[in-house]
This record gives sequence, C-alpha cells and structure tokens, in this order.
Amino acid sequence: MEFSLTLGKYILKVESEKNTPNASGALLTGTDIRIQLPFVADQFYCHGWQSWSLTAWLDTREELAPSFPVSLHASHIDLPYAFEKKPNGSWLGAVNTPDGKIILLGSLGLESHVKYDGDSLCGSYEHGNGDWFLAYGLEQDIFQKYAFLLGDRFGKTRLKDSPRIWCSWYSFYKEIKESTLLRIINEMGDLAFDVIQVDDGWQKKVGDWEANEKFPSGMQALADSIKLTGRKAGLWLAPLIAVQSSSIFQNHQGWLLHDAHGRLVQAGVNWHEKFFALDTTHPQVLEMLAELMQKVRTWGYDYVKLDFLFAGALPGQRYVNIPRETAYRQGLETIRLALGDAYLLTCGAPILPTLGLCDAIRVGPDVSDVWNLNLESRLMNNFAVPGAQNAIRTTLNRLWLKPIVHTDPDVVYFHSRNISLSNEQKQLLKYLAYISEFKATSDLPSWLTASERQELQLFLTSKPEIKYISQYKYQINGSICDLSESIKFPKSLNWFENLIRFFIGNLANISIAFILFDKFFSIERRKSDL
Ligand code: 9PG
Repeated sequence: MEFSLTLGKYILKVESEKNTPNASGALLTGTDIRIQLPFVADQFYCHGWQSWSLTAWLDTREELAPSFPVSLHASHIDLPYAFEKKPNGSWLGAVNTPDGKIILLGSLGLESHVKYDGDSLCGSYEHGNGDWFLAYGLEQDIFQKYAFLLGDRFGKTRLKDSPRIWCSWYSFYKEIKESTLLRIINEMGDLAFDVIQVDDGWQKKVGDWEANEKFPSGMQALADSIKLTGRKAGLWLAPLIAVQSSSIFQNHQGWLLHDAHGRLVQAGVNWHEKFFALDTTHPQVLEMLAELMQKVRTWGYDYVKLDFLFAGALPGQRYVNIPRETAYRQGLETIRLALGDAYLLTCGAPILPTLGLCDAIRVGPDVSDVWNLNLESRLMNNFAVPGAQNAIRTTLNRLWLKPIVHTDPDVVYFHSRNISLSNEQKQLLKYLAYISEFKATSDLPSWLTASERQELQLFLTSKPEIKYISQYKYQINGSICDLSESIKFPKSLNWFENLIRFFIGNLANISIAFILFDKFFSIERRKSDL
C-alpha cells in the first residue's frame, strides 16, 4: 500500500505492506519497500556487511566500481551485492537532506539490504517480510534511535566497560611462539592491561584447534602464566572456517557449506591456501563448536576473539534450509552458550546478526603500521584491506553502535621502531580508541622507550571526557579533535593505473597467484623480521 509521510518540510511517498507513523518517522513492514524522496540526495551512507567492509558516506553521483581482487569478495563484502553499481548497504542506508539532516531506512531484521536508486530508498528482505525503521533528523539522533531499536530486537552488551587488551597480532603476526610470549608476559610489569590475548599462530591449522609445535607446553600452561600476572588470558580462533589441509576439510566435507551445484563454498584465501565455510545448521558442527568453546574455557581462557565469522553467513545450501544470517546467528547462539561468561570479541563478523550475542564487535578493517597500502587499497579500490586510514574511516562511521555493543577500532601504536606511521597518525589512532572506548595495543614493552611506556600507561589508565561535536569531530578532555581529513578517499586512478588495476586485480583472482603474492609481499611477511 502507498501513503504519504510528512517529515519536516519533506513529503515522502512510501510503499510498504504496513505502516505506523511515529514522532521521527515511521515503523514499516514489507519485503520490498520504497520511499520516494522529493529531492536528489548527493550522499548515501553505505553500511558494510561485516567488520572489515567499507562503511562510509559516498557520493551518489559516482557509480560504484567493484573492488579487487574478486577472490577476496567473500572475505570482505556481501557477495550478492559485490557488483551493484547503485549506492547500497547491508540492513540500512541513509541519505543527506538539503536542510543538513538525514533520512535513514534501517531494517530490524536479518537478510535485508537498502539501495538508493536516484530518487528512492529501496529496502528489501531476501526472505519473507520484515520490519523497517524510517526516520528523519540529525544524523547523531537518528542513528541513536535506530541503535536502541536494534538493541531491543537483538539484545545489548551485558558489560559497561571494555577490558584493556594486549594482543599479539600487530607485532608478531603468525610468528608467535611460547618462549617469546612468556618473555613478554614478564616484561608487562605494571602496565594496566586486563587481558593478554594470543592471536593467530598458536594452532596446528585453521580448523585444527590444538597447540602447534611452537607451543610445547600447551595452551593451558600459557593461560596459567598469563593469569599469574593477575590478568585474563585471551585466545583467537576462527571456528567457522577450515583450511584445505585441516582435518575438518579432509574428514568432514559434509560439515562444510556447499552451493546449489554441490560444490564447496570457498570463503577466501589465507594462510597460503584456500579456506572454506562451516555449515552452522549441521548438528555435528554445532556439537563440535560447543565442545571447542568448552575446551578453550577449560584451558583457562576467559576472553575469546572469534574471527572470520562472516563465513557462517555466506550464501549456500545448508543441512537445515534456513536463511543464511539466521543460520549464522543460531551457530553463534551455541557458541555464546558454551562460552559461559567469557568476554567475546567478534571479528570479521556480519554486524546485525552478531548483536546481542557478543560483548564486542570489531567495527573496521585491520589497522597496520602503514597509513595506506596503496597497492592493496587505492589501486584495488579495496578499503577493507589493512591500513590505519581504512580502519579509522569505517570505525568512525560505525560508532553509532556504541550504546548497544563494545566497538573495537583495533590497536594503537606507541613504539617508534620500524614503523611508517607519523606521530600525528599514531595520535589519530589513539583518539579513535578513546572515542570508541576500547583500548588495545600489540606493542612489545621492550620496544618502548621510557617516555613511550609512560604514554601507553597514561592511555590505559586515563578516562578522558569525550563529547561529540559534529560529524567526525569530537572534544577529548576539552581539546578539539577533528578526524574528517583522515577519512577522505584517495584520488581516483588515471587510465594507466586503471590498466594496472585490471591486470593485477585479475591476476590476483587466480588463487595460486594470490597465494604467492601473499607469501612474498603481505604486511605479515614485511614484518616477520621482528
Ligand atoms: C589473524 C588476523 C587478526 C586480525 C583480524 C584478521 O584475508 N583477509 O581478508 C583478512 C582480513 C583480515 C584479517 C586477516 C585476513 O585479519 O582482523 O585482527 O586477528 O585476522 O589472522
């Protein structure tokens, strides 16, 4: 049915199945709904599907170009919309209005998408119908209202404060080993970390969650050593994927997600091989997940970072035929239950289906000690790849989630050893952590000068007063912090660079070429001399 809705001075033509107007807009129901606007908007808020996916206000006059390489699409964006040319986003979308406000259309259910087609906001559910929140007002107010509605539907985080974390990833990458970690634990002294979190590199294989030969005393002994310092032990796992050489892949292909032709659904390329998605509707997968989480708790880990979770929500044929994000959410429910009261940080996670089942969500791509990796990001039109600027951009645009979940912006750097970030850029990451109210670093205490160590301790112990001023502008303890410059996009490519994009992008689609590139040029590789 069609009706007219007056929002401020704008009269909108709304097509939906049901509608209930309210003070700021309306609650709507429908599978495909359309909101015709009386003006042409020049900006669209594009919300990325999972933690790493680009989230930003984009110029509506420019057609969207696909990101490269296509072989990373499954790991970075929502596959069904990878080649969409019109501005669009997962679950929600917004446009700016000529009077400096916004109109937001946000779904209150899963498997939904919003597109701007030039004169209308179009919302669609992949299956059945569902509810929508339509509202007009100041960006900050409207997103807060939407966040509260999502909190009511999906649940909110149980804890007020987030823990302060030392995480092994951004110093050692996969090169961690027991002896080095034990040394670092000893060097921590009085640094005010609540958690020491062991990241990727401890496991036999992604999919085989046992300690590898670099951890000869086992994971329980390591947790014990961490806990002796009065801190919580944290562990990284990617429980919804398995690499080709893992025993899950070798022995339990029935646990993996297949497509309509019975072929395995590839979730990405990493760890120098292809990796695949687990089917979270398979009863044996659910059993395995619960046992795995209980094992990690028994080892003594009370903080868990679960990564690459998007794989559970990829399109495919499942053991039980239910919609993909619903299937993922059910798997996450099993995980949450088995984890008991452990702190759960989710990463690479589809945002809406994860709400209410975790304590924190990573809300941007990985930072790195490089501001912008030109080859991977600008040339490939890929803003989900690691880089401080990419992380700042997407995180800032997701901070409206803060009232309902801890928002993890990734780590801050304090050291000045072998790092290409300027002091100003490091400062921006620090501001981002303050604003996000989530603090983490991977710096080794031994890398820090006395004053850097002091700066880190001050960062960990201080609770500055944060005030939102305007879009990307905050007041931190009285001083103005303007992040608007840092979220800008790099300039577009010239014809020659476009040619290189085409050539490298297509080459990287060939898995073996990508694996070789990753092996020799990835940031991890560049940093493995640490
Ligand atoms: C461990 C890391 C760290 C990091 C996570 C995640 O292939 N990819 O697209 C890709 C994206 C992100 C990524 C790794 C690979 O990083 O965000 O903090 O835990 O995994 O492997």
